[in-house]
Amino acid sequence: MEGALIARDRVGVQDFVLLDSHTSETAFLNNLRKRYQENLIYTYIGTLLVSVNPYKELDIYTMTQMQLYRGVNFFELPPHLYAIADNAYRVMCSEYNNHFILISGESGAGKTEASKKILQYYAVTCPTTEQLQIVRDRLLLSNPVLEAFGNAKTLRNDNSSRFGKYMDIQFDFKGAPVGGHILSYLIEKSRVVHQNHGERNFHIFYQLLEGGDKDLLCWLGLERNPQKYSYLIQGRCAKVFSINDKNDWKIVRKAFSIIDFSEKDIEHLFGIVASVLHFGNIQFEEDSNGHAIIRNGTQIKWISKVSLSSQIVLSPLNVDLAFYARDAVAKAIYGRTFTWLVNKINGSLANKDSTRKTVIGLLDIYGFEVLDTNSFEQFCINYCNEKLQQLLIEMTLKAEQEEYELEGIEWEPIPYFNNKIICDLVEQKYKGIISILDEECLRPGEATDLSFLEKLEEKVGDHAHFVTRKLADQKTRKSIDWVDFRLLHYAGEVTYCAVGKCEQNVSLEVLCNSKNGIIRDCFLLSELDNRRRPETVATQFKNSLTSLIEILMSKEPSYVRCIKPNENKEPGKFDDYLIRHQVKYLGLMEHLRVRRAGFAYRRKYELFLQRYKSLCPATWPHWHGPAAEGVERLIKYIGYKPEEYKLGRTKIFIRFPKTLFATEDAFELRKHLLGMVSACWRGALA
Ligand code: AOV
Ligand code: MG
Repeated sequence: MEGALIARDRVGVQDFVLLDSHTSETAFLNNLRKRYQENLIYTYIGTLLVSVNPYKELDIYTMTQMQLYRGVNFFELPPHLYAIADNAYRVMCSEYNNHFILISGESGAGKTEASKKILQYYAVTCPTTEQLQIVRDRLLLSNPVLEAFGNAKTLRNDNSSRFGKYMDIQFDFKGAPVGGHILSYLIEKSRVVHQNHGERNFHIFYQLLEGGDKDLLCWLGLERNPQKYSYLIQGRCAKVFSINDKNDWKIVRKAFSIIDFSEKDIEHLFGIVASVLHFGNIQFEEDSNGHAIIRNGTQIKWISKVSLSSQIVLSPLNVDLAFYARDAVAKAIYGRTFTWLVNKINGSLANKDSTRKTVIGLLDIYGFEVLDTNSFEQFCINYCNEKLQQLLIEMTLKAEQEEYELEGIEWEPIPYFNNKIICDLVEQKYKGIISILDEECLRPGEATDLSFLEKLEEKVGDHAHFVTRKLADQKTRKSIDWVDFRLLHYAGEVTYCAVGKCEQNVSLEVLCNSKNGIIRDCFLLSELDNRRRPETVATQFKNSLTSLIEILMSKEPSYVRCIKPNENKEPGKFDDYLIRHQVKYLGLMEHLRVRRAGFAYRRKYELFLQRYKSLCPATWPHWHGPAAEGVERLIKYIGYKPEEYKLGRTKIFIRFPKTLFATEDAFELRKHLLGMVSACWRGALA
């Protein structure tokens, strides 16, 4: 007994709900720290998993570990991603419903790694057939391809996701993974033409130069040295210690063949990657009329060879605008190629048979980030995180407490910060920042950065979470530039630069007529005929997030909250200040309070009775009265103690998971015994 106490003291408790002391933030942090120092990076709050990035390889992701967690009740083993994954899977199989696993946390906290580990878990532990192996491999290999084109080294993370990703894994009625579908969200296109100091462009550029064979580079007109390309050198860190571009290139090449890309597709794809690099090296000079002319035709020659047609249209632009147009074309090509890539992968993951399938969705988006200069893209990324925080609040803190009230269960409300107010500030119709931005984009030529700021001040100036220079003294002491505005996000303050918010149109004709199949697919000629003003990027993003939230709300959730332990990507370093801040803004304490006071499990009386009625003679095989009464008889018979449950208006609420697990075990045992008896009978009769 003493030994157990000492051990527990050393490694902390595996579920915060079990913390002895009252739920103080310090006790919470102490527990997290103790466990982290013992390499125990996972801890539960009820069924939510908190994960702290170890920044080193741990031997907890082996095949043996996967097998260990397979089919085992949630709390019987140490907390793990596999337990979350397995639990969602088993509920899906037994209740035939859809699930999602939301993985959140700031940049570098470990979301992408977690989502890959969950996918691997399913790939290894779910039943499969020889025929389905290919689906499994494609699901797994879609990751390196999308990461090559969609991830990059940033100051926060050497493999930072620069796009949002939601992936449905589809299962048939036997629980075998039979297909998948990916939705991608706003890739950070500006990175193609500009990188901050210490950051890189998307991995694929470096992979191609480092790993591509000599003939390929020669055909594309590329040199191996990344220093030759102006789109690759702005961050001054083409080589990164933790990244093996050559090796990653091999994986990506292999993935292409498994995902069923044709040689033509691959040729076109690398033609585009190379063209982007050539674009970046185009230089302009002024002719006698003040118009831009291209200084040297080499790049254009290569671009025409590997992707675009030979007719390049140069509208009369001045030199600045010509550079702007060059970058805009490079960004547009890359952005649309990324969308093409996602569609292509979806084609290869699609399951064509029409039998009913259930899904588990994995959501892995770019985490909240604050850079030295925060542009439109950071605004979108942080807004997206704000929306997911809102979803979490809606589905846990708010819904949970409302449900107790609705069901007539006695409940002392637990206060929490609801970030809906910030979501509204960004997205509200007419009054929100996105609406104001849209309005300004409708006045090209007239609108300026300053007029945009003035509009903001006029419409949202009195909002508690909005600050500009004019308003700075009243709300915050930190200085702020006149072209900036600051939002007080749930996760911290971010100052956004208001410069250059509306992208100008670039000539698309060249692209529509391209001889490169991918570019032709991406820039349809019909776009030229239909020059109606398209939705702005911000509005498109807002709409895509709204539909993502709808997709998620219709499924059963599981949550993984990732925490970043320090700013230096250092193993073993637990930065108290940084972690306390995350525990705060992620709302983990509130979550814990609701969990401690609340109920781990609830089910409609009808469903509960349907599943467990065989455990009580009074309800088996049929119960003819109201379901609520049947459940009452049933739980009395199997011996639930009064403190273990409460009966609401339409549902039974069970306080501790172990109570339910005992019931589930009894149910399984009975099924097993019945199976044996019937086998004996069959044997005897044969
Ligand atoms: P993110 O997805 O949350 O950031 P990642 O999942 O890319 O963060 O993790 C960042 C780095 O931390 C990885 O490249 C690994 O080196 C390390 N890491 C994370 N989780 C683990 C783990 N379980 N075991 C070992 N190392 C780990 V961002 O995409 O930037 O928001 O946008
Ligand atoms: Mg990521």
